[in-house]
Amino acid sequence: MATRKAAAKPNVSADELKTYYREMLLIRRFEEKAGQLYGMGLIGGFCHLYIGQEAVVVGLEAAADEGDKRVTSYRDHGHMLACGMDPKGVMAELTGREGGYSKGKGGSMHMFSREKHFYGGHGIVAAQVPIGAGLAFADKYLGNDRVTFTYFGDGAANQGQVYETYNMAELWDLPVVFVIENNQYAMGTSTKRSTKSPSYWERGAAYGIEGEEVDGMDVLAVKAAGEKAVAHCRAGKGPYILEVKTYRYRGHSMSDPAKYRTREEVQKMRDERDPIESVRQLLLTGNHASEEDLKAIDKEIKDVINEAAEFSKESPEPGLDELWTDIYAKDIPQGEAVEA
Ligand SMILES: Cc1ncc(C[n+]2csc(CCOP(=O)(O)OP(=O)(O)O)c2C)c(N)n1
Ligand SMILES: [Mg+2]
Repeated sequence: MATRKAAAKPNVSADELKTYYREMLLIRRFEEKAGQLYGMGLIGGFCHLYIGQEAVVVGLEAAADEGDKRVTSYRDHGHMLACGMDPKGVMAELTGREGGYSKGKGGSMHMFSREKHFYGGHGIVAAQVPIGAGLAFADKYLGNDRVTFTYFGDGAANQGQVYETYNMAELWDLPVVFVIENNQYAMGTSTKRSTKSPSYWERGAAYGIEGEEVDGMDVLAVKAAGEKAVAHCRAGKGPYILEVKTYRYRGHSMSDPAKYRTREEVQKMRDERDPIESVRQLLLTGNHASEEDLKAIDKEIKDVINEAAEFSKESPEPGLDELWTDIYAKDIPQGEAVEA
């Protein structure tokens, strides 16, 4: 039933390593810029940064194929960028502008892209978990071989609806990868204070779901585990659970007093486990890239982010008439199978 050890690291080419480096750096620099714009008052409301967790989405997207779906919580900017959504559209949504993915009406937690099969962005803890199973149900019903990645946190993992979903997903062999992003905290509550279970993935055994724990600071380990999970789902064997051990460097949201952990704890993670730095070291020590090559990548990313920030300031605020649009769904399919 349950498998304990994460898959061995795969061989990886220099080009692949550079791609992961670039993709993780894009998320980090985007989030740093979002933090700055928030500080300047250009972003309002809730804003949850993903800094430190980049290897999770980049590794899993490397295991995904065209047409696979993803759904996540409010800590969602990294997921959007990793699946190829435009940084300009994401940043402009954060600043509440017309050029944003929800025309400036959704903000940080409420963005979607049908084109990239990204189904949000959900502010209610664990609400996306049954939605993820529903997306997978649709694919099973349509008879295609797509897989849905359903991301949620360690805090969400204690919610009842997760286990109702597990039961149905296994019963119906739904092609869904449940990704528990265990970053050790749910707001200010450490996992040690919220559960006595030694691990979250093992809870799947109660429903007959296989899974494993993965080092979420290692993009190659995440990719390898993701490939295994995806192969399981595509083979029609039902859901799979990945508990990805990760860490967020910033506060829960922009208004976090951070009294629940020490600065030293955060610094130690940054110094010893940083997912971007470790790929950087692999590139340098393996002679796959020189310091100059990496500087050029850094510059390229910086330009993309600056351009996104400029766009997010220049794009106008939505007009008042937008108050009355996008409220009700149009063209609801009536009883026939449609391509989702
Ligand atoms: C149903 C519900 N309860 C409480 C909250 C308030 N809340 C927002 S985030 C959060 C913590 C969730 O932590 P976790 O699932 O570990 O995700 P992380 O923030 O670490 O990514 C809580 C309690 C909420 N949004 N929804
Ligand atoms: Mg958490």
